Amino acid sequence: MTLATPPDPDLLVPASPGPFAVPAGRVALVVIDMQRDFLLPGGFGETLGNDVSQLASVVEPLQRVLAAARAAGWTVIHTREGHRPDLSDLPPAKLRRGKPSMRIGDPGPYGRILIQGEYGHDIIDELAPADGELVLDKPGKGAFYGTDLQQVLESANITHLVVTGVTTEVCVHTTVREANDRGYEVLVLSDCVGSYFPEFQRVGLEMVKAQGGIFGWVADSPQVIAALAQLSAPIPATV
Ligand code: TIU
Repeated sequence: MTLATPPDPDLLVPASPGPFAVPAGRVALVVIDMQRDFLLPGGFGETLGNDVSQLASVVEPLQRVLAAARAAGWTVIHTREGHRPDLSDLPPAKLRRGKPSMRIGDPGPYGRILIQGEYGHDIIDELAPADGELVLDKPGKGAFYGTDLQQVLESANITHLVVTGVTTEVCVHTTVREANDRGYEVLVLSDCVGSYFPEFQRVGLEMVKAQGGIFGWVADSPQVIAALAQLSAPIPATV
């Protein structure tokens, strides 16, 4: 059996537990569930009893990473958690779970909660997808379950994912674990993922990179942006 040689890295991002090598053309930026229902007061996140202000700090760094990724020509994929208006893709167990003040499908201040086509289900204005970027609707927490994400990545020859979005220990973690089991190399950006719970944010990031990177790597957005800037910087003239 011969093992395929990994492609030459296009850029090396300083990360933990070691540098994350990003091969040219093989990487996608994945932005998980930056939806009004999770980030704005009155949405699904708040109905679950969460302090949604905890997620606000993610928006600005993510805007900068999105701009850098677009400038570098990376594939960008946005996801949205949600369900069909007739709830036919909503497992009763998910509908019943917890004691929210409103359930999925109930009318809320931004339309029916987590229902496709409603205002609250869509991505916040600050991170609106650009023309041509894939917006992937998913019924579960992970971006692979019940979607064609793997097919999309395979046909684009993508092997490396830079994962951002909310929430760190729920949809980000589930997606990272799904990706890891499918053989993808995953980098999580610590300041571009957010949790309603500071301790889950800290431990969630620790869990990704523990044991030599059991699920993947962790870096922050300035590290990725600096690596990309270096790549596009003119080569200094020699005298
Ligand atoms: N409740 C919570 O923390 N998260 C979710 O339900 N979905 C995502 O993380 N996107």
